[in-house]
Amino acid sequence: MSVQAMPAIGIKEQPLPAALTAKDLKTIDRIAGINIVVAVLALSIGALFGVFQGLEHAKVFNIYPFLQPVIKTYYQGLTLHGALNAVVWTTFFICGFFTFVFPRSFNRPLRYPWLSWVAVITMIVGLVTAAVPMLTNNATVLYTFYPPMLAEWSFYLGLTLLVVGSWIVGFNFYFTYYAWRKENPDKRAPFLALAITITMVMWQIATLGVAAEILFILLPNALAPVLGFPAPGLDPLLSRTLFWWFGHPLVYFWLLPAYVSWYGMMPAQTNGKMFSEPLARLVFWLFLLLSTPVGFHHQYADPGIPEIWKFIHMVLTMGVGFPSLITAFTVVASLEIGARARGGKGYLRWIGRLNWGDPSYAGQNLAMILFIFGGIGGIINASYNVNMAVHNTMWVPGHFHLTVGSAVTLSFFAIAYWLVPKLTGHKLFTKWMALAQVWTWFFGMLFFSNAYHTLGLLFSVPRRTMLGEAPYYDSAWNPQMMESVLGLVFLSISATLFFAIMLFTWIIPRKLDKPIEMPVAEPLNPNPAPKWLDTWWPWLNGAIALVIISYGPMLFQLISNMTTWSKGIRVW
Ligand code: HAS
Ligand code: CU
Repeated sequence: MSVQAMPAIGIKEQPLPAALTAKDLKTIDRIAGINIVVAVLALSIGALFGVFQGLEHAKVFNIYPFLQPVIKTYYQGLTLHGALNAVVWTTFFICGFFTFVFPRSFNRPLRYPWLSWVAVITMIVGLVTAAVPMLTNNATVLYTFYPPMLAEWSFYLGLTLLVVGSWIVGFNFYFTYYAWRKENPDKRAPFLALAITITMVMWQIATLGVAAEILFILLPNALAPVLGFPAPGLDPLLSRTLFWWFGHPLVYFWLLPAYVSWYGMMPAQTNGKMFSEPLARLVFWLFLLLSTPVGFHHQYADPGIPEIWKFIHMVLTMGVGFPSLITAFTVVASLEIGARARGGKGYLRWIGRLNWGDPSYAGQNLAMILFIFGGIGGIINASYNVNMAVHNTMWVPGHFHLTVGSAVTLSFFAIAYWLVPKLTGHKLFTKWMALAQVWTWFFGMLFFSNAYHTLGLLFSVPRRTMLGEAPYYDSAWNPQMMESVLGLVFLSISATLFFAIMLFTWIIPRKLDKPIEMPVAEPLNPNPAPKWLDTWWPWLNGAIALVIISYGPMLFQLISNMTTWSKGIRVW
């Protein structure tokens, strides 16, 4: 039936969806490519500092005296490590990956392509603005920048611009989503586009906390002396509370892009199908609902917050573990469908038939396996009383190297193994190197994290500390320290391989054997998901309500009793 004939039978005429043209794709891919380049460059420096730290901890080699003219202290190196890896590598990779996938999922151009340019430029200006004080040792405040430590004002301004840039990425998605929805009132939003939009909205709610901390507390204190005013002073507890409003959902801003791939793409890389598309949507909605109202699980040891609030946040944290448990079962089911389609048999033997020969698939599957341990560690951290045994110990870096350092980073490596060939039009350099890269990362993180978890649990070895110089360094730690160095050896090889693969894929123009298609997993059940899993208002309102309930009273109390006796200090 022709489109013209439709009104005659009472169906409202719909404008045809604006399909993506080659020109649109070129713009999108260029922006995505710039993001990925910045991400990889940041990681190359950030990862190097990781190796320096690990070697220092284990008393193998302290490089810092030799870096003196450039890098003044261990803590400056630690700040660079945390900020470049956890903030810059992740944020740029995510924005690049999402910019690539989102318009393709809707099969329509971004509503305002220029806005994506504004976004990436703002992010890069922010990065440079924050990098200068970090590199000149004027912002050695670690990636959590806890007050009363106070960095130079440009550090906070740079971070603000970086976050604002990432917001703009999200705004462009919302405008595009809205335009699509107006044209398609009754269709379900495609899973990938929906999951990406939910992630960006969650990020927007999350960053309100840190925006308030920076704009009302840190920037005024850092700027006042520069402008010739007395600094207004600050309240560390209030600042930390605003930080962790942001700090926990930040980890889901890293994780959910990996979930986007695990749910919506990875099954297609092993002939699988999405076991349950509705359940995948539910998982993302639950993350929107529950990611933010849990921040006090980072502040169990902080005085001044009544236990009842810590308890409430603990219960909600157990709630936000739930969508990851659903993920563990449903994504594995999606993969199993693929393995069986590839001839896999038996209760477990099918695992061997997964697409292990493809580094892009294998990397993500290995990331998932490490996340089992990272996730269990998270639940342990979240248990109020057990947290007391591990808080501020090496256990915590053990935990986050399995999560952001493995589940997320290893997934991003693996995604890059189809995305970068797609963006450059060049064949991956090479499949075997990439396979070696993902396996060495897997074993590296396994040894490294196992060692750090044990050091924290058995010996309460403190985190965020220049251990090699500590007078209390105990030779009983040696076995685990050596295990961590073994991990570092694997990780160093792996990181070097990754940069080599990225560089050579980019610069060596080996023609692709066949064009690369973005992997998109089909749902097993073709019926559309129920409408309530495609409806924003209950989830969004619920998320806002939960934030107000879980933070409102405590913030009200903290702000009414605010004491600004503390001055920003420079401890480095
Ligand atoms: Fe965490 C501290 C609790 C997840 C990152 N976390 C941190 C810090 C970071 C971080 C960076 O409650 C340090 C912050 C700082 O500097 O102080 N975390 C949790 C909980 C979860 C959790 C409950 N964390 C993450 C993720 C991160 C991350 C994800 C980064 C991406 N975390 C905490 C707490 C602290 C903390 C406390 C404070 C500690 C302290 O005292 O300071 C949950 O989201 C975890 C749920 C996950 C699961 C696992 C599901 C498994 C899946 C894989 C399945 C794979 C299979 C294999 C079955 C329940 C989905 C298939 C294989 C085949 C072969 C087919
Ligand atoms: Cu957390």
